[in-house]
Amino acid sequence: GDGWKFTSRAFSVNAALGLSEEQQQIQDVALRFAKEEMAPNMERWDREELFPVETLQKAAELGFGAVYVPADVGGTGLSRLDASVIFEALSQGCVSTTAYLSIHNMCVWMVAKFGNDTQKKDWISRLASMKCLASYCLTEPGAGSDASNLSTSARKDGNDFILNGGKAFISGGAETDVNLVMCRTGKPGPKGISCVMVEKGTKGLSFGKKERKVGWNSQPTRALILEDCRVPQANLLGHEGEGFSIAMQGLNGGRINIASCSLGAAQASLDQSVNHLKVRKQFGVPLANFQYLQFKLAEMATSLVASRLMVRQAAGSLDRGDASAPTLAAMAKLHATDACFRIVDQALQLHGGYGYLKDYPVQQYFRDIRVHQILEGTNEVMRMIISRDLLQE
Ligand code: FAD
Ligand code: 2MC
Repeated sequence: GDGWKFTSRAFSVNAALGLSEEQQQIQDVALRFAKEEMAPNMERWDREELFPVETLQKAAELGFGAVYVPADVGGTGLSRLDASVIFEALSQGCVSTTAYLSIHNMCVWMVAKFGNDTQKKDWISRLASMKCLASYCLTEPGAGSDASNLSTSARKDGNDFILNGGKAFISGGAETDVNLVMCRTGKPGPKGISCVMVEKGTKGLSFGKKERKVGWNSQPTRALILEDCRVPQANLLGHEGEGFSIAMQGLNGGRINIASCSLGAAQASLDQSVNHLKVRKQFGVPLANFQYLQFKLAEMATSLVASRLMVRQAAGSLDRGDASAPTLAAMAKLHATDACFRIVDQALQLHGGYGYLKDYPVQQYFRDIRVHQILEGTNEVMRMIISRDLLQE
């Protein structure tokens, strides 16, 4: 139906605004993929809770499996800004699937950035093609926002680590091939944490039940359990004690990517609202004739453009390696995931009762992006990061 009209006619809110020719081409490829391969399945993947691995592998053929991993290491060699453009475009076709893709991309980048030659040779090409999938394992039942307080332990034994503990809420859990597990190899606090790669099938690695969720239903979420799980010390990513820093550096990009997924949902919802207001008649005229609703659209569009500017500025600062990048990423994540959720909520309202029906995609965008205000650092944690930067001595 006309619900899947992707690009608004108004260039002011068009996501191509300000992009180079080359970036617009990449964006077109992503939009086409979203429209042809994802959007027609988005409702079914949600309803049937299907993890569309084949579609992810198709996306990887376009270079979306390792977007910002340098080309000489086996990635696509694009920038963080390019990645934001891609994830925004893809999420119009399915937020949940794109959000998993973004987590996978974060993990591949971590392996490419901090892995040794053997690890890169072993993993990058398989991950870039998405023949192998990755999970990021930081959160624990007792350590969510207070991540550096984690207690999963890795004790040395000969040439191995023996891991014990548990992770909560692992995206892709049990259905991915490698888990990047943040664990304690030393003293309490952030400096005692290391990052260890735990492969699927390792003895002592198991998973909890598939969590039942409000959204993000096209990807599984499970607890990860480690019971005397023996892993070669060769699976240590980076150096001992570097794990928290590696995890946080991954998340600087992750937060921009998650915010980008919210932008896509807001853009699609706005476009669908414009269409709906033009078509739907009440009181003898199209809804679009009512100034109250016109002004709602104007506010939604303005909020979307403001959010996109912040996300792209943060992506650019990460590309340049600015010291302000982590704070700008936190600001972008805080602002964009809150603002886009409001936009999608307003879009649902503009659809009236139809907005509440699963026949229309707005409610799925609404359910899918709600969690972006919670994960990859809650928006309260984002405020903590921003205020610490402001108040630092
Ligand atoms: P808590 O830390 O218990 O927070 C509860 C509330 O208190 C929040 O509102 C929080 O902001 C607030 N709060 C906490 N401390 C403070 C404070 N000092 N000041 C003010 N407010 C505070 N994690 C992974 O590692 N890998 C994944 O792949 C992953 N995927 C996820 C997928 C889903 C669908 C979900 C829901 C979560 C996922 N997570 C994942 C976990 C996610 O990162 C955590 O849920 C999140 O970081 C919050 O931790 P928590 O749930 O323990 O909440
Ligand atoms: N970028 C780079 N380095 C960072 C960083 C960042 N964003 N955040 C912290 N660090 C460094 C920091 O500089 C410090 O290093 P040094 O001592 O060398 O200066 C070290 O890490 C410890 O930092 P803090 O002293 O700030 O540590 P603290 O324990 O106070 O925690 C906080 C900081 C609350 C910001 C951090 O615990 C946090 O981000 N919590 C949220 C956890 C989170 O985001 N979880 C998401 C899980 S993944 C997910 O949800 C998915 C869906 C995949």
